[in-house]
Amino acid sequence: MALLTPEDLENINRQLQEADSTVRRVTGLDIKGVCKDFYGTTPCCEKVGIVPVTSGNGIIGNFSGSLHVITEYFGFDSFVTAMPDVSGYYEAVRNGARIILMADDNTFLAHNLKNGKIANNQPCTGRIYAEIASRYLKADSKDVLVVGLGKVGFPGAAHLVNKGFRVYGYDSDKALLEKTVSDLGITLFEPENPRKFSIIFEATPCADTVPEFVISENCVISTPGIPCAISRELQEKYGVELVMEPLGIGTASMLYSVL
Ligand code: NAI
Ligand code: PYL
Ligand code: MG
Repeated sequence: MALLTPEDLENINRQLQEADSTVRRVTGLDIKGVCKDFYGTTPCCEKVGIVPVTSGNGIIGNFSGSLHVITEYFGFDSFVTAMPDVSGYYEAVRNGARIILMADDNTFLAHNLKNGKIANNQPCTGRIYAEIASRYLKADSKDVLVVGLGKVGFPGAAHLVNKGFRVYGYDSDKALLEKTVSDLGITLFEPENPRKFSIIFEATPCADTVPEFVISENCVISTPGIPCAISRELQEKYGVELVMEPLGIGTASMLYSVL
């Protein structure tokens, strides 16, 4: 998994507010509204315990603090434990946490201790970014380009297929691309046969993965992938609606999914 850096998470509250404005323009709903509609749940001030985890590459500066800001932004009552790891988990439960949020280098989970539901960040992120893209009010067709079909991109692509979209898939890993095309019954996007899309969902850890020849005027690019899939220059040239935020939208999706 590509790990976040403290710099990615700077000013998370401002990043969330900007993402919320874009999601509102794109879908007519804010992030809460999309999550509520998608999962059919609403937070009711559930207490969330955020447990820092030191294993692997260790604590990421701003990670737990950002989760605190994000959970409060979405209407949860949250706290970060003083202790990390097992002691932090114990502390969270003893202090009344109903939902635990914790991440090591491979898994970021939300676990609702009351109803037993558990969520993983990667599929939850893929589905919510795909869901936002699928709701684009100015889309000119049901064609969607998905770039990156890994642990975030695959569940997003599968979600779009289930919603009846015509999905064109692309991944730089040819074997994975061919398997995914066959497993999901989607169309393999061939850069040799260029075409433009008004809806693009991107989930790769690389920059500049969406080439200019697929971008239509005022398209939406919904992308959890870090760094950004397009340059600011291309974004401005085509008036792209860019839904991109490093942690909050995916975390909201996890939390609403375990209510
Ligand atoms: P992954 O490694 O499972 O999948 C990435 C896929 O992108 C791979 O299949 C790879 O072959 C493909 N890829 C790489 N370069 C490419 C290129 N130039 N063109 C087309 N395909 C390319 O990674 P995962 O877990 O799916 O994460 C994807 C990105 O999403 C990472 O940057 C990760 O940090 C980010 N992420 C962001 C979240 C958020 O809330 N914003 C949450 C979770 C992940
Ligand atoms: C959840 C993010 C989205 C993208 N990459 C994922 C990542 O950075 N995972 C690692 C999270 C580690 C957190 C660290 C801490 O501060 O508690 N163990
Ligand atoms: Mg996110």
